[in-house]
Amino acid sequence: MSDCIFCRIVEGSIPASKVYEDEELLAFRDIHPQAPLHLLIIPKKHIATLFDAEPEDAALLGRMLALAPRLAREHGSADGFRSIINTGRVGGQEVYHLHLHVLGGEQGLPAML
Ligand code: D5M
Repeated sequence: MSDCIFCRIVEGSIPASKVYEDEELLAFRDIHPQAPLHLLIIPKKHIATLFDAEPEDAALLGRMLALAPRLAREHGSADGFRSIINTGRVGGQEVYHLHLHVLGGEQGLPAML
């Protein structure tokens, strides 16, 4: 059994509040939401960080990005959302399985940058 928590969610050995699934991607609600809508989009394939993505993963990365606006719209954030990928120690990454945060909600999010 994998010791990667997101691989375990992909395998189904730990539960998640899934909102989307296909052959390559899974999306589920973040367990510690930082906004009214807080989803994580992950590749089913284990890629630890964005540093570890290979050129042949480009289409997969594109599919992750393309899924974000669709899920944001479907979950009440048609007026906008924020997407974040934390990478490595400096990026504050806690779970070392690539994931795209999708944050939204009715109200505007606080400015970040
Ligand atoms: O963010 C990692 C994110 O993963 C953080 O917002 C909590 C979330 N998380 C951790 N474990 C779970 C489970 N089991 N279900 C759902 N969400 C989870 P990072 O970008 O690595 O800092």
